[in-house]
Parts: sequence; C-alpha cells; structure tokens
Amino acid sequence: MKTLVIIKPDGVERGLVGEIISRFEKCGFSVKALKITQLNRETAKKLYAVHEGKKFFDDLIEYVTSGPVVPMVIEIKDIGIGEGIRLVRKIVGATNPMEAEMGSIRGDYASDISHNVVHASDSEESNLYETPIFFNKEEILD
Ligand code: FUP
Repeated sequence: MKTLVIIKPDGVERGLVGEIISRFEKCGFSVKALKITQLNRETAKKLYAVHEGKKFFDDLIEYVTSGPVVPMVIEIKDIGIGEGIRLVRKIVGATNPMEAEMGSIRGDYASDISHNVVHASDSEESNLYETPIFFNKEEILD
C-alpha cells in the first residue's frame, strides 16, 4: 500500500525531516515520492476542507502555510491499505501530543495539538483525496 505523510512547518523548521523519514524507513516503508514546497492558503484550505468552520480552522491554515512542508508518498509491501494506514498512524501518534505514546513521532517531538509536526492520511478515502493535492501519478514511483 501507498499513503501520504506530510512533515509540517514546525517539523521542517526544527530539522526533523531526516529523523521522521528514518522512522518510517526503519519500520519497513520506502519513499516513493518526495518534495519540499510551501502551501498557499487555497491549497491548505483544500487539504483541511473537512475542518472548515471549526474554531481552530483559521489558526490551522495560518500555521500550515507559515513555512515549507515536506509531503511524501511512502509504501509498504504485503499490507492492505487499512492496516497500512493504521501502522502509519501508530508511528505518527495521536493528534493530541498529550495522548500520543512515547516512541511515536508526536509523543517524542510535539507538545501542542496545533503544532504536531506531521500529518498522515487517516483513511483510504482521505488518502485518495489528499495525495493528488501534492503529487500527480507520474511523480509517484511504482
Ligand atoms: P490528524 O489526522 O491526526 O492530523 O488530525 P485531524 O485531521 O483531526 O486534525 C488536523 C489538524 O488540525 C491537527 F493536526 C491539528 C489541528 N487541530 C487543532 O489545532 N485543534 C484540534 O482540536 C484538532 C485539530
């Protein structure tokens, strides 16, 4: 299966890009597409459209457009999409770093729900929606 992970502006600024990629690689994932880019407000709103109208939405858009992000498509073989996404979410940790287990990326590196270092698609549907925001088919290796 393949899925999308994004290192958010605080992760890039704090120099955690290598560490975060390494954690996925050590777990058996390989990188199939990777770039560094900065989101404009329109793209950020598209990415977080499910949260439009919530009280944290404006701050979220402000934050995610505040600096470069590193989106990537990672792949792990012989695992179905549902199980693979569960594994990625386990490596990433809970949305609220206070609930994220130590040993997960957010558990180890984040302390604030609004600056939680990394984003990962949380379902097959969100992955199908989010990946094309960053990569076209030709940019993702087989
Ligand atoms: P996740 O899938 O774990 O990134 O979490 P969500 O899609 O639920 O939330 C997306 C982002 O919104 C989070 F990464 C941070 C932000 N957020 C807040 O700032 N406050 C909240 O109460 C919930 C989410």
